[in-house]
Amino acid sequence: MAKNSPSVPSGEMVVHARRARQSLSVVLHLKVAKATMTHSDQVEIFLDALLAMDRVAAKRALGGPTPADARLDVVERLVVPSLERIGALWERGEVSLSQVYMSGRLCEELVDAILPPSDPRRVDQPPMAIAVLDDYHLLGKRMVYSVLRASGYELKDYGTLDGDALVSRVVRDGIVVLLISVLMLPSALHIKRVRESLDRAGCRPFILVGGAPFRFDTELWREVGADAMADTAAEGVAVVRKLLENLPKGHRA
Ligand code: B12
Repeated sequence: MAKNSPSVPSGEMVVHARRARQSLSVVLHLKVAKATMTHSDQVEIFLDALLAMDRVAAKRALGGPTPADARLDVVERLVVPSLERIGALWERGEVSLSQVYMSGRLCEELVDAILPPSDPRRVDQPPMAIAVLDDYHLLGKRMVYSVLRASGYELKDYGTLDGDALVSRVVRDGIVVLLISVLMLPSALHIKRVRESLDRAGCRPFILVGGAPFRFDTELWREVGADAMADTAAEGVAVVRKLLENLPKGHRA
């Protein structure tokens, strides 16, 4: 039988086989660890990376390449709860404002990189716009904008503006569906004035609102004169889709 025949392994082959077995066992071990990692473990790891301002670890915690249709889910499951936890820690004085700020910036960067691209198949729809009102918390608006575009909707992004600027742009652009994002209670209360000014201008867009104050107080959207609220970006798309299905033809662009 030849010296290095497969049935009689040489010393070198034995070492290779042992190394291969060891690395296979490491890979399997990692896979099992990943499979058994709970959702709260994942949030914990992402949260620690944010608070340590460790960009590389934060990116790794969000996972590798994700299929386009699952990316929003990753953001909703990891980014949103982690930032909420950071907000609560800040309220209790357990993290600094700079940590809140850097976590927000880091998330903006990571979320921008993974949100799904826009869908070229456009939907037949009336003019729509999204804005952040009197508030500099921009991440929620960015997610809603991106996920609507990924679902084939076209909408204007007004960025952050105050009530008067918002009203004049809505009137000028003949907006039929207006999405407003706010994260602070005083900003949420300003929506009431926006609605009143629009009424005075004879403009009655459908107003869909979202953001933390509406999740804390589930009746607030009615009090500020909105037509609907949604808890998440994905829910926002569902509300828009349903609204447009039921909209009389005359309202379409
Ligand atoms: C990151 C952060 C910041 C960052 C913002 C960075 C940035 N560029 O966005 C910085 C450091 C700048 C910041 C500043 C401040 N912040 Co701050 N911040 C946060 C924090 C921790 C996370 C916010 C966030 O980005 N969440 C992740 C995003 C994706 O979630 P989201 O916006 O809620 O969006 C989701 C849904 O709500 C929904 N959604 C959002 N908008 C819309 C709109 C529509 C139409 C739809 C359908 C859905 C929808 O979809 C999104 C995805 O599911 C929150 C804590 C919290 N509980 O929210 C505090 C928080 C919002 N901040 C707060 C405060 C007080 C401030 C400051 C006043 C602090 C200060 N003393 O200076 C300033 C004010 C800045 C300003 N004028 O706007 C308070 C607000 C309290 C209140 N009730 O009014 C919070 C709640 C913290 C707390 N617990 O006290 N903040």
